[in-house]
Amino acid sequence: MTVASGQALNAKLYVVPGSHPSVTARRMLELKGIPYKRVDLMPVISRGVLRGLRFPSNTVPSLSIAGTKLTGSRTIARELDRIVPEPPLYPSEPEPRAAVEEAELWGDETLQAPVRRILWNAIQRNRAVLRSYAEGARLGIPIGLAVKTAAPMVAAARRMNKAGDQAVRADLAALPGWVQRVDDWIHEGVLGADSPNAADLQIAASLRLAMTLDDLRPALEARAAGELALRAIPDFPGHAPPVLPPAWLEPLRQSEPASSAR
Ligand SMILES: N[C@@H](CCC(=O)N[C@@H](CS)C(=O)NCC(=O)O)C(=O)O
Repeated sequence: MTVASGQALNAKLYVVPGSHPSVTARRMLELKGIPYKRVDLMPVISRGVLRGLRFPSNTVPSLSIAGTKLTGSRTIARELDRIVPEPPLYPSEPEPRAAVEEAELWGDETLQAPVRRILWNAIQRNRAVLRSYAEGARLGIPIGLAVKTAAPMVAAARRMNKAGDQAVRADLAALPGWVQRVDDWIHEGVLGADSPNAADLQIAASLRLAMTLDDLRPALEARAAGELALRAIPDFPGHAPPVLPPAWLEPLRQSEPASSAR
C-alpha cells in the first residue's frame, strides 16, 4: 500500500485512553501501515459520542475507514485484513485460521472483561493512576483537571463494568488458569509467531493492561504469555503501584516462578 492510498482510506480510530481492545486496533493499523487519526474519548462519555456519530455500537475501539463505520476489535481485524491483506492477521488455511479465531474469541469474550474489571477496581482505590493511562491523550481538557474531577466517572465505570470486590477477587483467582491457557496456545503454535495474528493482538492487549498493575506484573512477565504480550505490543500506557488487597493476590503468588515471588 502506498502512503497516498493509505491516506485515501481516511482512517479515524476512536479510543478511550488505556482501553486494551483500543490498543489492539491501534497495533493492527500500525502493522498494516495504515495512517490514521486517533480520537481520544473520556470513558463513559464515549458511549454517547459514538452513538451520536452513528457507529454500529457504542464501545471503543470504533473505526471509520474508507467511508465505513466499524465497532469492535474483532470486526475491525477482519475488515483491515480485507482492505490491506499484508501482513495477514489470520492464516489462509482453514484449520489454522479456525484455531486463531477460537483463541481470538476467547481473548475477547473470556479474558478482556475481567482485566477491565480489575483495572477499574484498582483505579477506584487510587484515582491518581488515571493520569498515567491518559498520557499523550487529547481529551479536550487538561489531564490534571480530568483526573481531579474523575470520581463520578470512575464510580460509573466501576458500576457499568460490574467491577465490584467479589467479582474482581474471583477474576484474580481465575487469572493463573487463563495465563496457562495462553502459554499452551503458544506451545501449540496457535500464538506467538514472528508476525502477530489477530489472536496474539487481542490477548496481548489484555495481558499488557494487566501488566501495568504492579500487583499483577510479577505473575505474568516471566511467563511465555507475558513475553508474547511485550513482543506483540511493545508500548502500552499506564502504571498502577500496588493497590489491591494482598489476600486477593494469593492465587497469583502461588503461580509465580519462585525467583519473582514476593
Ligand atoms: N469486546 C469489545 C468491546 C470493547 C469494550 O467494551 N470497550 C470498552 C473500553 S475497554 C468500552 O468502550 N467501554 C465503554 C465505556 O468505557 O463507557 C471489543 O473488543 O471491541
